Amino acid sequence: MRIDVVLPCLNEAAALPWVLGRMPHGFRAIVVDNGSADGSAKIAAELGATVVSEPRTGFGAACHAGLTAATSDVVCFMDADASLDPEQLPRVSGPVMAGEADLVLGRRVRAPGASWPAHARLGNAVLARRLRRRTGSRLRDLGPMRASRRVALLRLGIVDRRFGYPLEMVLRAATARWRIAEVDVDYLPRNGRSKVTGTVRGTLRAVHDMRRVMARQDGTQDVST
Ligand SMILES: Nc1nc2c(ncn2[C@@H]2O[C@H](COP(=O)(O)OP(=O)(O)O)[C@@H](O)[C@H]2O)c(=O)[nH]1
Ligand SMILES: [Mg+2]
Repeated sequence: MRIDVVLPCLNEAAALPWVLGRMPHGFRAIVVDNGSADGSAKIAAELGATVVSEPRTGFGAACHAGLTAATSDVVCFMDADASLDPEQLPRVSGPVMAGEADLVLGRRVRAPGASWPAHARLGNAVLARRLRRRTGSRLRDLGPMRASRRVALLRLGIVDRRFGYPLEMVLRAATARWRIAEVDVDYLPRNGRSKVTGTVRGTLRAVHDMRRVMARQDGTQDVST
């Protein structure tokens, strides 16, 4: 049985050969390009990946386009920057395949040399604590390597198309009473420059988008209670 892996990709030409070369047997890479200027789409296609070109900019737009293009029962998500090892994908897909969890997140454990800026780590920890309080889950990281069932994910109806997408996924999953689990994955030194938490602009945008998602979900909960 095949598992599709959605890889949002913006200028990751340097990382793609390693990432795509380490896809385990049975996992199909779907690289979602957003107009990369470094030939990422071409390289991904040459390396045998399925390439989706999403004209709408935004991290969430890319994730959503990949999810829409996927056809497998279980789908995974991960960064295309070589900060996560595709060989560890079975760790997140396993509990979903086994019917033990509905959404599995890889908790990033920093490997030597990996850059994880203090502000990003702190923001992530604060966010994870809020998430634990809100959802009753035991999540310690809002990690980007994930697995879930495709149709169920589509039915969650995630609306954010920017950096709020990963957070909204967890919030909606919790509201739908999904079993959310966490497994450890290695967090490696990324290849190339960060677009999100490694830059001031990216971080501010991520914080802005996530606050919006939190507020919207708060509103949703107020209506339902
Ligand atoms: N298609 C697409 N991919 C994006 C966009 N922003 C970031 N990415 C990709 O999403 C992943 C996460 O971004 P990254 O720069 O690694 O963020 P960080 O992990 O916070 O440093 C990487 O694979 C990026 O190439 C975007 O707007 N569109
Ligand atoms: Mg990254």
